Amino acid sequence: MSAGTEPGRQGGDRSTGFPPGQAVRYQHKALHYGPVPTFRPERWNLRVVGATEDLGAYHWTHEELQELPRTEAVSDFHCVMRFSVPQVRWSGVSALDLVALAPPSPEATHVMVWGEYGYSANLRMSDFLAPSVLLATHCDGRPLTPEHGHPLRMVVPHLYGWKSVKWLRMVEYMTADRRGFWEERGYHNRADPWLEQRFSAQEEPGDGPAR
Ligand SMILES: Nc1nc2c(c(=O)[nH]1)N[C@H]1C(S)=C(S)[C@@H](COP(=O)(O)O)O[C@H]1N2
Ligand SMILES: [Mo]
Repeated sequence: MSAGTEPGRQGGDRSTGFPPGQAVRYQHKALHYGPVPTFRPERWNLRVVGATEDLGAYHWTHEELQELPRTEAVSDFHCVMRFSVPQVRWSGVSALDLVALAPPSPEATHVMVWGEYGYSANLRMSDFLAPSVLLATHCDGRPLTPEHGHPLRMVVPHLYGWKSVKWLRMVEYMTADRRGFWEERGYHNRADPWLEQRFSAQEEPGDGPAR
């Protein structure tokens, strides 16, 4: 299967192409490590912690999350397992809007994004603040299904899918880089699919903290 021979899902633009070593998959099948958590609205919150400007922590209940500004963005989704899902329409809160509500300290250079059960992924602040990065509540016009991260997930379309943390609960601003769940287990610290940054053995100085 190649990007050039299949009809675009939802009229996706095939002329843009896909990163090297990726096959197109039109069915967006869920993929993750471990069980799907049970959503308990009364206990759920989203937190921003770490190197904030005023050193305080922020939190939003599920109800309060619904009041935040909303953004929609269409992007291709690239999994390191060599498939890409074209033209996924996500909506939710943009990372830029979140950071405006919870300003980081000028020293914050990276973020750790935390899901339920301690899953995590690290990002450069500049990658977190890319305009297409969302804290998504909806996919293709419908609320996220449990398997795809309900009630909230990251979408970081310009990096491999493991950075798009499902069942998002916490964003930690960091003043130095630190490896997340897969980055500690042999995956690349930065994860740019256009550079095929799949494995930590490919890292060059500046790509990540010493291992
Ligand atoms: N909490 C959590 N988020 C996760 C994962 C996981 O194991 N746990 N897997 C990641 C990987 S490897 C991919 S490719 C995407 C898959 O998203 P999808 O199931 O919506 O396709 O979720 C990412 N987010
Ligand atoms: Mo993945």
